[in-house]
Amino acid sequence: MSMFCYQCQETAKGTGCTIQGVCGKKDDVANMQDLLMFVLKGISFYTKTARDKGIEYDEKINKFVFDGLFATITNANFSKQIFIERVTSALEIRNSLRKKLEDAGVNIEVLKPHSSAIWDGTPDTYEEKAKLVGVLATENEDVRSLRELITYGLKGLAAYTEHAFNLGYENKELYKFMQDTLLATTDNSLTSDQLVALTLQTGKYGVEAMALLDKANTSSYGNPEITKVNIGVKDNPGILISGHDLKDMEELLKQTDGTGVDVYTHSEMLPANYYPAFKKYKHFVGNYGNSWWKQKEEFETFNGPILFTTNCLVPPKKDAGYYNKVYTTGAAGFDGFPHIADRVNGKSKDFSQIIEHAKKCASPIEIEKGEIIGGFAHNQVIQLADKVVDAVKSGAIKKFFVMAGCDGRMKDRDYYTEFADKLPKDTVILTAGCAKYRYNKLQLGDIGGIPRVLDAGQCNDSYSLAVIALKLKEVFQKNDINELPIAYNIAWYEQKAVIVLLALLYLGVKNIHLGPTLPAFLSPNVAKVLVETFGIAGIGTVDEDIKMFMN
Ligand code: FSO
Ligand code: SF4
Repeated sequence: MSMFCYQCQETAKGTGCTIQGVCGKKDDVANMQDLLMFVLKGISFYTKTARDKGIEYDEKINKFVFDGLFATITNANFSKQIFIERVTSALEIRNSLRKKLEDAGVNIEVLKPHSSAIWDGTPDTYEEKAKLVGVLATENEDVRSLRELITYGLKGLAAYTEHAFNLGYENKELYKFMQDTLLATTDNSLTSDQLVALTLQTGKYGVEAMALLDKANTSSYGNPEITKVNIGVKDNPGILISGHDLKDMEELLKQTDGTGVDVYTHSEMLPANYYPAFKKYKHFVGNYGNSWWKQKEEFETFNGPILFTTNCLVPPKKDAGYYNKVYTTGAAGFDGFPHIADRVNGKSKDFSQIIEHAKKCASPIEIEKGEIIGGFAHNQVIQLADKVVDAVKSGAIKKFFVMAGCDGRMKDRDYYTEFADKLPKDTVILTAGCAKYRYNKLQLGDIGGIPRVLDAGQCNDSYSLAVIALKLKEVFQKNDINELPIAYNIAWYEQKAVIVLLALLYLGVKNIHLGPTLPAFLSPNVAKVLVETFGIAGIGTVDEDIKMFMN
């Protein structure tokens, strides 16, 4: 075994990647990510101590911690170099924080610091150390399972926190929680019950992070509105932007305006089309292609350069036609690919290199024609509330199905297309995240003008689905969210889906079905707790599941 990672749904053999990641992550990168996670725990020891003692520390450290967590998420960053540099910076930050505390008279030894707060090394020792501090360093499989469940929730939380931060929105409680909880994953005195409680707490902060990001997005760009998104192409050369970062989207649209270069979204950037502030740009053509895992074919025919603002990046083969056209920014990274630097002193990122590159490229080849509809985030749906409530009261809508989450490569995910297709015509699908690509191009029709697939937006906009559910609870005067005619059949892939799941559990949602497979990081005992306490279940066959849900 040269690495161990089981944080995503596609993990090898459903148990763990041990030689190289199914996602394309090499063992050295996986190990360097483990080491970074370890040193982030060390930093968290000192930030917690500083807070406990009322000693102020540089705010940049908070950002460094959530950026680091985000970078280790599945499919975001494959650059060994970037992780080596981050570990080195992490050690410097941690050591200077320790010195600051010692200078203030704090006796560190008395506080019995975890080894992540003490270990020191140089880049030539990183690999050796990394192998000792990964997931398997926790021997008890139930403790390991709960620690990792919490950790993956924190990674998702960090991603949403970062997007909000980029738009100037912060909640310092989130930073404190992330750091205190990272540190708690090193605490051998915590019981399983305490770790379960911490898991739900993580969900609570997940709700807060998604609410913050919702506020950041809607305050900056307006409320998403019902939009028909063009999926065809125009004649100009284009840039394809993927990932989730709307600040990058804004700056790219501004900088491409008037240059003769068009902008298209791919995968999780599709919901950018729903925001009033972006719709005004004439050169913002629409969405090209499908979800992240189709990138190998779709980037070939796009012809122009591609900008990754976050995951999900699939490492391209050297002979891929688009190999020299991929750019990363923010948490995304890939060795050898140009990385567009972060904003400095409030100035915009500089996208001129990718824009000049696009000018030399052919225009995209059309792979589809037509439109898809979306923009059903909470504000828009609440405007339609009367119509929706009437449809429920009259029996025109029998049930809602929350089918948010992720898409992925596994053949088993055909289940979701078939499930959407076979659902009775008096049901409505509420979706968010890249899971939608499994059914958003089916002609599922509408119910009295309400489309049968209501797309709220990105995976973080699952928050909108929770707001909608809470609104329905109020309108129908129910005491419990689970009394509503809403079923949850969620597809997961990576750690943002983990924080969405924990957020739903925290909100009291029961009987969530999760597929296409249950997480490998749930030990049998932890899975049992989730089944018994929350009614979590996997998926079966489409026909049986529809029958079960409709009853
Ligand atoms: Fe998908 Fe990837 Fe948005 Fe994830 S593109 S899989 S849960 O990164 O974050 O839905
Ligand atoms: Fe394997 Fe998923 Fe980890 Fe990649 S992120 S190494 S596919 S478990």
